[in-house]
Amino acid sequence: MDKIVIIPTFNEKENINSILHAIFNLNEGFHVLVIDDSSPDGTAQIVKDLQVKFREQLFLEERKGKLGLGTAYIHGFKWAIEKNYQFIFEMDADFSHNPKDLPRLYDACKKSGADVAIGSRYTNGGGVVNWPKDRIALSKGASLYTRIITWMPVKDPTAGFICYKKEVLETINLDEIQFVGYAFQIEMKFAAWKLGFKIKEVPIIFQDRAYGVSKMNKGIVKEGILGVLKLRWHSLFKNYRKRVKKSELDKASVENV
Ligand SMILES: Nc1nc2c(ncn2[C@@H]2O[C@H](COP(=O)(O)OP(=O)(O)OP(=O)(O)O)[C@@H](O)[C@H]2O)c(=O)[nH]1
Ligand SMILES: [Mg+2]
Repeated sequence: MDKIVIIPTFNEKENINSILHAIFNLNEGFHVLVIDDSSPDGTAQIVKDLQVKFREQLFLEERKGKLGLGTAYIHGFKWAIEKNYQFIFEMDADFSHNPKDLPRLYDACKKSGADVAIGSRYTNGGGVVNWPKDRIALSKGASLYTRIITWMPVKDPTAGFICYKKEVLETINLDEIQFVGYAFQIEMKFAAWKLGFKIKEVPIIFQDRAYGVSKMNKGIVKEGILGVLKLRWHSLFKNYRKRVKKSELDKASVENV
């Protein structure tokens, strides 16, 4: 088991078929795990139909109700660790992340020594096309804010297009990751950085979704603003590293599953 892309979905019926085909048509050996939160539009059924065609490569986990992006990924990370995948990816279903960039993220971890490779909009060569001005301002503002408060040396801390080496996700105590929206993306990078893992930013061009609706909301922004302060607070006074690092005992029990 080498590489698996985790895609959380909520109402992505316009995108799911084409994004899965785009990944499998790369012919690079990527497997995909979709985590669907009982999308009312029937996204999960489309995945089930495709599982007949992609029997060995496509997996589906269904959860009851919309439980948020963060917990969907944590569910997927645990699943992928248990199945012994070596490189575990995060990607959106809506084509904001170009599947053609997956091999570059993989190479950054496999060949260039990164433990975490981030598909980055704000590093040299990266960018954003056709996003409304207010979304760009929000995203850039969030990046700047995060860097000022946490000092984390990552130019795109809210990015959701990532490759993790398995060891990173095994070392982080996933049960201690608190957030569900953008703050989840920030916290995962923060935890990896605090635990001493090597993070590399790979430039990508990010596109606004063409189909389907955004799940972005005010609650996610609020969680981001307060969440970053909370992370900083915990790292200053409450020994964040100790809390977020899985003990050797816990790790052994995961490996024995
Ligand atoms: N399983 C699950 N997936 C979710 C949930 N919320 C969002 N997603 C998925 O997570 C990915 C990112 O969500 P988006 O709505 O695209 O969020 P965004 O990229 O910040 O917003 P836009 O830029 O407007 O697209 C998509 O694949 C969504 O379907 C959720 O609660 N549960
Ligand atoms: Mg999106």
